[in-house]
Amino acid sequence: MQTSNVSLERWVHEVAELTHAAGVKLCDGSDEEYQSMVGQMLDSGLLQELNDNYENCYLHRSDPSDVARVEHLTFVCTPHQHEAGPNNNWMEPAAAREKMNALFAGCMEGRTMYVIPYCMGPIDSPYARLGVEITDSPYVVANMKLMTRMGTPALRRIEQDGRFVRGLHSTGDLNPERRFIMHFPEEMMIQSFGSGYGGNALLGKKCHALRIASWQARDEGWLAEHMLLMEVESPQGQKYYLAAAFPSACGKTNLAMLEPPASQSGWKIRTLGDDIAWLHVDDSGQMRAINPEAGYFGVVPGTNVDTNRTAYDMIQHNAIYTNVAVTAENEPWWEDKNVGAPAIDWQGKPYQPGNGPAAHPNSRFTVAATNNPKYSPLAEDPAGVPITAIIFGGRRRELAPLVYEAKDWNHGVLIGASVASETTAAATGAVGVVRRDPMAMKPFCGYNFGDYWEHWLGFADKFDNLPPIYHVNWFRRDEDGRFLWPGFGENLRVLRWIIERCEGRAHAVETPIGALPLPDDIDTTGLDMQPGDLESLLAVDNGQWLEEFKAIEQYFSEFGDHVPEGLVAEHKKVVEALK
Ligand code: OXD
Ligand code: MN
Repeated sequence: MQTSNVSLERWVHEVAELTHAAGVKLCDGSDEEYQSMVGQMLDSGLLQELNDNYENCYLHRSDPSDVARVEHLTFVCTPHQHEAGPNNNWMEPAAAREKMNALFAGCMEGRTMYVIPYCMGPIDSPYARLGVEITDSPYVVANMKLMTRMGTPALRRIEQDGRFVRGLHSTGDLNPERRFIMHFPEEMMIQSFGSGYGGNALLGKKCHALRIASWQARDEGWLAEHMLLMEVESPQGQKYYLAAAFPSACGKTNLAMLEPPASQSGWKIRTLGDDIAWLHVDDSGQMRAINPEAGYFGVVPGTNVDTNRTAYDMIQHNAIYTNVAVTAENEPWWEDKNVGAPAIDWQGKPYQPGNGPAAHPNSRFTVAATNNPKYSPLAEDPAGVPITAIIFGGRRRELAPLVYEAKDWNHGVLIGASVASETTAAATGAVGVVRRDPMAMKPFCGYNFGDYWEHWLGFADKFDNLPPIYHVNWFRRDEDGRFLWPGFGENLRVLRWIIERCEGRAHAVETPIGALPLPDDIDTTGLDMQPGDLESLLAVDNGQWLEEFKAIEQYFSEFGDHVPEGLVAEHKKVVEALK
């Protein structure tokens, strides 16, 4: 191992001794290295080639018991349980270390240990943070190459800065009984054993850029959030930057790559990020954001030319597919692709409709952000982009209107803290159950939510010109289950109202839950909507909301005296107004 960082060198040595790795390879992040990882995985059967129409695309089938994030096996290990809070599974750090040491002991016998230095954020950004992942999985190395800035430049910056997050990962024997994803935020350390899948194994993403980073962000005065970042350019050439938090598999990637429909000609969208944003307030008081990632690990099913043309095209070359089906022509296939037919399902078995979906509902693509023709060059700007507005949202068939605006920052924090959404296949467990998912961070906040809300509220004491906050819901349905809003590209109509509000031009009516447009304030020309749909989408029923606020109060009470007084006061104000 060639590095001038002594503590990195020592740690690599210790891990090699503990795991009995057969060899150590320091990754340089080069294209040659990526190709050699791919070649090795093709030889061993970990990857499979796809039809030449999909140039440099490969299929990986994960173990059928290892297909999603495992929230019940994910822990935050702090000296006191209240620091992790009821939103996290907790384990005492010494006990967790002992458990993990036992699992890692000898686990890389006969395997190569890869050392991946990486940088989350543009390599020369003061907002970027560093990490090193040690793993025995070549699949992880290849995915990290596509999704992060990894290799020699990151190592050089680690050698300059000194501080980095240590992530240790082994796929182990993939036994779910021996699977744990442990976070030690005080030590800036992650240990993950027994899974080779996505957020469990690619430690730069959820483990570092959200769980550890949210902790670090509280200490350092910034925010690490589960948010997409997009640029919206008006026909007049004015540019706006939106940061939007939605739970997993609720359309962040689609929104970040939105294709303006013909009716919205002249508008342009560029993607900065589709999953994570780090928000800082600069010296002039402007909130700015960077995307710490450099690639996408997106949900495949549902991607087609109508829902996300950009992603559909972007994954036809230089992509890794995980757990999709294949056609008789060996092209990747997934539900709602709308082209071709499955021959082999995601488990590698001949496709039979009775066996469930052909592609796993949480099947994924991995591509570098540079595959995206809409990728904004500003995503590489070390200073990030100035945020125009923050948006929260969830997947709710009832209650939450199409869009509403917070009265001020603190009310916006209440709106974020109250987000609820139907669960999706992104995590193991039941799908379609409404659960509280504050700021879309339920699986990702590395400390007590009560303290996290306090941290959010604290911004209003420190800064004057914070961006306005909105809530949207694209997923409302009528009694027959029909979606009331067309969604996808048409969501630009709602973003336009938000932007016009930020500019002080659009109309709104005040209600107890926030300011809403009247039906006439949203442009619906040319949309195939039924009479009354928009009215339903923008209705606020005080009685139903009082019930909702009872549920929110009940939820907050789980956090005991960690719930900030400011949040309780905001809640009370809305309840009084609803009465
Ligand atoms: C993701 C997730 O993979 O949120 O982004 O699950
Ligand atoms: Mn996500």
